[in-house]
Amino acid sequence: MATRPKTGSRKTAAPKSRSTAKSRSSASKAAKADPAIADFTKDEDLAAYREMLLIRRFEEKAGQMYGMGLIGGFCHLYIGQEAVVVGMQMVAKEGDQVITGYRDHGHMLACGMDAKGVMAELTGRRGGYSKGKGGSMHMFSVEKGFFGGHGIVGAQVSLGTGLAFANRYRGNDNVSFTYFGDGAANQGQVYESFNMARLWHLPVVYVIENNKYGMGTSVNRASATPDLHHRGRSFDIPGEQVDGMDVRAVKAIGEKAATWCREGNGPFIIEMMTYRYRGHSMSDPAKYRSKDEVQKMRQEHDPIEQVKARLIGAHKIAEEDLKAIDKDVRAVVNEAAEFAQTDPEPDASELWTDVTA
Ligand SMILES: Cc1ncc(C[n+]2csc(CCOP(=O)(O)OP(=O)(O)O)c2C)c(N)n1
Ligand SMILES: [Mg+2]
Repeated sequence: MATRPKTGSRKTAAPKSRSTAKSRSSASKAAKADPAIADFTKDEDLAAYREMLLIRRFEEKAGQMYGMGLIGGFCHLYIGQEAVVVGMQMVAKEGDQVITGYRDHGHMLACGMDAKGVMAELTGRRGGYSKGKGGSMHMFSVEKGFFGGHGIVGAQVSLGTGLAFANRYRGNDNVSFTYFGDGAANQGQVYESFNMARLWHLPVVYVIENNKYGMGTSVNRASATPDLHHRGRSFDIPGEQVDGMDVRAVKAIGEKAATWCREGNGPFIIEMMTYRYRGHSMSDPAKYRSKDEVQKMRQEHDPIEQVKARLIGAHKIAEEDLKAIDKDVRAVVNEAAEFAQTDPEPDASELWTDVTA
């Protein structure tokens, strides 16, 4: 198994030598030790509940505002998938990076970006993260370790691999958490990235959010091999599939994958089995699946309801206390929505600034 260079010891990006027969067995080694899914403490469940609820309420509000014509352009909601990014962020540390596609509002909030700045970007206002000129798919915060927000399916996989390369080059032990969808998993650059990441043992956790559907079809119809956690096999990259609707399972595998990468063994692939309740984007009537299927997921696997049940049952939290959390979260979202409607639009003089293409 290859080890990472010590801090500051690496002047060039030249990788460790190519895989040896010994290191080639890393996929099977990593796959063996299945982490037991530990119960959350009361504080962990409370934190996960609040964070997931913030994303849910934010997205519900964004959906409403889109319907009212206050948000233009593309808008892809993360409702149903909240446990994935919230569980993963529970294992992130200062200096780690997050990068994803266009279904990105949840990732930004989980990274600690301000709800006001995100909502104001959706409405194209000055106080938005891209000064109102980027919209839903194009927001960044280097300060919070969030590197976008990308509309080209799969593009973030190469960029996220590059972020991991930078970590390796700098000799730190940070990890790049690179998210992409089941549809994106069929893009060519994903595999070029896998090859380089494994060749150089880059600290990147590839998080495949398998919500069962791409833009207009299901993973089973579009993918020759739908077990996406096996997609790294040709490169000897370990991969595991977990229940992405259970925030505890997400955190457990996230811990294992991040440690694997921090210790110089990267990359690692996690296939999160998740589900989006809304259409692909606001204009998708979602005719490729039945209403019953959506209803069943909501009723039986909702990530927030699972935590709520534990808070009330195992942790003996009163329902009123949970209502108070919801009230707090709604206040944050309402304030963001208010700001997003009152903050001015960018000045006309901004038309040519920050334009690089
Ligand atoms: C290179 C490229 N091809 C096609 C598209 C159009 N497109 C946007 S999203 C999408 C589906 C992606 O599905 P998935 O990766 O499963 O992500 P999800 O929307 O389910 O989160 C497609 C084909 C695009 N934006 N970029
Ligand atoms: Mg998908």
